[in-house]
Amino acid sequence: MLKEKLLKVFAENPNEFISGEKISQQLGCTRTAIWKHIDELRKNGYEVESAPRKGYRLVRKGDGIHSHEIKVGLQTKRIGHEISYYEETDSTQIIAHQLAQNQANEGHIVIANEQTAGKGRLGRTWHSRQGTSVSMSLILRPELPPQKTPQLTLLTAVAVVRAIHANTGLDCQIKWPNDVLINGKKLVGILTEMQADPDFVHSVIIGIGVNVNQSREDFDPDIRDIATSLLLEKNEPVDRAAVISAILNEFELLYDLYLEEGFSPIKTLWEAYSMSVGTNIYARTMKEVLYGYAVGITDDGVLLLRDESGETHSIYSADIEI
Ligand code: BT5
Repeated sequence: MLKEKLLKVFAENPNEFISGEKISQQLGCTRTAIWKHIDELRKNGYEVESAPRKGYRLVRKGDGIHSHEIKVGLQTKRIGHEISYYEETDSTQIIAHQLAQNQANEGHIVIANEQTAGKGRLGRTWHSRQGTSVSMSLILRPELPPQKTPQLTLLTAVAVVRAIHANTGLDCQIKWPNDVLINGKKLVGILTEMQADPDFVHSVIIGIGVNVNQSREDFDPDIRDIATSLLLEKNEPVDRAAVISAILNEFELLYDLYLEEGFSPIKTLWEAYSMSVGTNIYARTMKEVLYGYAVGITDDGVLLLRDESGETHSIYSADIEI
């Protein structure tokens, strides 16, 4: 809590010296406590300059994604206020499922600095290298019938695109249903899972993996040509904690809109960022490969594809090639 407040003071006074006295007044703690926390920040990679009579100045942030580092940029009312952080875990989805079963609140997130068995869809693997990516799972408890939950994948993709633009100025596109791409390469993967009865959703777990500071060599050879990172696109390192808080901020805005007004406004935004409607695509489903014109998505988030014979197919799950 004190660390979070201290980081907020630094964030509000960029590049300025702040006296120990002023910080201790703002935080309501002793100067010794401040000194101790600054020492800890330094150990976590922060560069903090201290000068007699002037106080402390934050020169460079560390690249941590601990709770206090995420909360500095968080502007939400409920999403992301409870954070479970892991230095290393198999998959944040697995932890989030356990927490959801144990009554975790809506908005609770699980974050890992490294995942050793990150999950994609349909049993596929998601690579998330130590210290370079964002791996998080968000627990939601919407009052929705199970068939509506794919809408939340689309909502999340919109939130991520908007957050990345706000944070880095980069423009991404969405490939139905769950990929966020830049210049045709995959930057973000989204995995939506749920705990539900046939007609009642207990919880939805939304997993978001973002490639942030990977170099080309950091990617495994099998994905090197299809994956990209914010570092590669922007040519400079990007603050992972800021990316996380930006995603959570955008997510809450859109989620509240969705709960109030339904999917329609989200659908309009999704279509504006989508690269997979209004064009010819291949859709590889579990049983066949379809080719045709992607007409749009339905209100349930189902992709409509009109094949060359004029027949329209409803696609619930597929990999898309354009
Ligand atoms: C996804 O699956 O894209 C969903 C990925 C969700 C990952 C998050 S991280 C936090 C949370 N915890 C988890 O364990 N998972 C979630 P899918 O559409 O099936 O895509 C998987 C495919 O993307 C793989 O088969 C690779 O081809 C490719 N891929 C794997 N890692 C990648 C990466 N880091 N960047 C780009 N592409 C990747």
